[in-house]
Amino acid sequence: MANVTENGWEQLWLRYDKKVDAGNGKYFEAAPQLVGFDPENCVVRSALLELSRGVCGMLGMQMKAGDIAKAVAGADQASNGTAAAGADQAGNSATGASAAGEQGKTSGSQAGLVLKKVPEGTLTESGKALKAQGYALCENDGRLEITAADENGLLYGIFHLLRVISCEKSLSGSNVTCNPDNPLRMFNHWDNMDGSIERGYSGRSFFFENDDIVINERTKDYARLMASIGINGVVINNVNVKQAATWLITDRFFEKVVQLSKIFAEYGIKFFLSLNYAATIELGGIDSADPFDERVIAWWKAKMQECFAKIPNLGGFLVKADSEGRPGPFTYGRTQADGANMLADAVAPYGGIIIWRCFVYNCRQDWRDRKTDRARAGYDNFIGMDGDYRENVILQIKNGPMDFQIREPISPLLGGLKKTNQMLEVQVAQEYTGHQIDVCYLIPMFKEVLDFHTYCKPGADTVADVISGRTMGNKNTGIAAVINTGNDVNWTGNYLAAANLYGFGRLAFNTELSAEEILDEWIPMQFSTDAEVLRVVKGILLPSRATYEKYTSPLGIGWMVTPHDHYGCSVDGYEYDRWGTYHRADHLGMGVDRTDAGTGYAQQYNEPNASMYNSLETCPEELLLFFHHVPYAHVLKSGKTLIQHIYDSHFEGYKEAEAFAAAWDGLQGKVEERVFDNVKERFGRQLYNAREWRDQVNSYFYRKSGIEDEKGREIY
Ligand code: GCW
Repeated sequence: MANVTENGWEQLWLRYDKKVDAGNGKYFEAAPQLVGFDPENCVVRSALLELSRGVCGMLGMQMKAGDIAKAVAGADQASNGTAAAGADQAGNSATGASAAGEQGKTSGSQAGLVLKKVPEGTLTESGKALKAQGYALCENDGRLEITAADENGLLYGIFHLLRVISCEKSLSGSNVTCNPDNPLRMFNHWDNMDGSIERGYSGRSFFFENDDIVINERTKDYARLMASIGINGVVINNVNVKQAATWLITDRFFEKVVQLSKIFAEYGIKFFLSLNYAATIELGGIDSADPFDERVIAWWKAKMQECFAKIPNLGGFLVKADSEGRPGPFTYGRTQADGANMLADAVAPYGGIIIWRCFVYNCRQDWRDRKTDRARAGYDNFIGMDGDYRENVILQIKNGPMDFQIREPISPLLGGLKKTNQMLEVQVAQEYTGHQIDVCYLIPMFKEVLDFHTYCKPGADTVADVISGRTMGNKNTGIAAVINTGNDVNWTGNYLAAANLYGFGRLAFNTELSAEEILDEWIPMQFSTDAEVLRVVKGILLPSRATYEKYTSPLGIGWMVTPHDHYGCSVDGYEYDRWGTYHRADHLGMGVDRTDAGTGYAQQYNEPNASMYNSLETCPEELLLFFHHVPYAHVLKSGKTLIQHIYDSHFEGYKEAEAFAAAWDGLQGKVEERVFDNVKERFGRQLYNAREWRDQVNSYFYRKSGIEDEKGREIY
């Protein structure tokens, strides 16, 4: 399978190029048997076609639609002895599946592949109960069986099987049960209808252009990519809903919205839209968006009835309100819960959900006031209404209290809220982490977030516990990523940034996976099974987040980015702090006192986290400057002073980035030329960027502190 389709975009990890058989071909000589699944179901069809496409590309075996039809017919015959529809009758449909589709029975020990539907809760061969959207893959003596309780599970089981083949591993002896850890596993697109993407670094939107919706083969390939990593929800438009986007919930766009929603439905992906909270004003001609105004309530009820009637597969809406200029209930003296619940009541009759973002803060606050603290805002604005939200409201919470920095403490809302549905929001788009120019594999950061102990409930208190539903026993919960894709040929700008796209999906489905295990799948599937490629690419990606942190932002201080663009160094530049004071740097020291003697942010955590952060002695050193104002002469656990740590880490970070670039050069000829050239060119820019960060940060703090570098390096 050519990696770049004739249409001109990559297949990424679904490239299905020729692979070593590893004994897997034998499962596909006989036609697969479909038992219990309806072959006419659109997700089943997608699964069978994907199987056929993968086996054909990787093993060179023609599982033509007819074979699959035969399989389905065979299953019918096995189950009710009727003469099943001949393959040729059904062979020409999309999957060649017969019309019957009744409950079939697998015939004994026939070798080959069996795809079987079983009731949710069925105990699998590995002794686990099968959950919704989960699957089991089990191989005995040449008989490979995928069992699932629903069509999504079947689809994910097929993609699991194809991953094994793509990694040239043997399916023999397989015995796994994979239940998704998170009920909702979503991509959030900050795509604008003019075709631009807010914080997009991979070209333009492939959903929108010229204030209209774009639908083509690429849309379907995107749905395949999402389903292949277990994503089951997508929000197609920017949370900053402006101009034409407000009209996505009107006849002006319904026809294409429905087409788009159906494509995602074929891959088991629920469709969501970001909505404009002030739509009653812009669309309804009402002079209010007050959630208590009867006219507003009636308008949304009617609008949601229309949307759910017209858009099949509609899951609900994502809302950014009262934030960075967006309208919201605060405008009318109402609470965030008032706003969310009004919309929730409007979508409840259709099983809809409202995902309400907690990114609510005053971007015009005066940072010079030592007591005001943007980090406090999320918690202060939402904790008081814990338990006041409807069951079909989910609060979507960024991993940190600020804004997707290379390192932040975990939001105290996660696990702070005890009676409210919560979702985690992370950013795969590299807004503050290198714009997909600099390599920065984010999965290690996401693992830190998921493994963080919130102390909300003994034995089930990690962020992973909370968003999986294990802590509260709720089902409206999960994880979302602001995603990094665009219409670049390679979807993610830098080929290596696809590791974050793939890794987020795999981690959302299985939070136990390690950052390395994910790469052990992704590298062979996207690049090559060559051991040297695996070693070098892992050697670059695994440490790359720490490296990016070293040459940009010491000990959790964050920011120092160019205003508005957020790429490149500007120590005092962050646009919402016009005075360059958020780092509180002066001639004696730096960092923000967020203890109870300062802004009091540390007290927002459950104990013992609050006391841990509050104390200079126990505060984790990687967050020292986030929680404390520290003298430059402060001696760290490493024995270095703070200022020397800043100098050393910035020189180290740059050297590490240089080493990545040199390692990549060694792969010339081992990866496709366009891949090699793309990544090499970006390493060139990354090194320039890293050098700028190193020299600007070191010079700034040398001049601020007047303290010489112990190693006498050139710092001006
Ligand atoms: O990260 C910041 C970005 C904005 C973004 C906002 C948000 C979509 O700078 O571009 O707006 O947060 O998360 O809503």
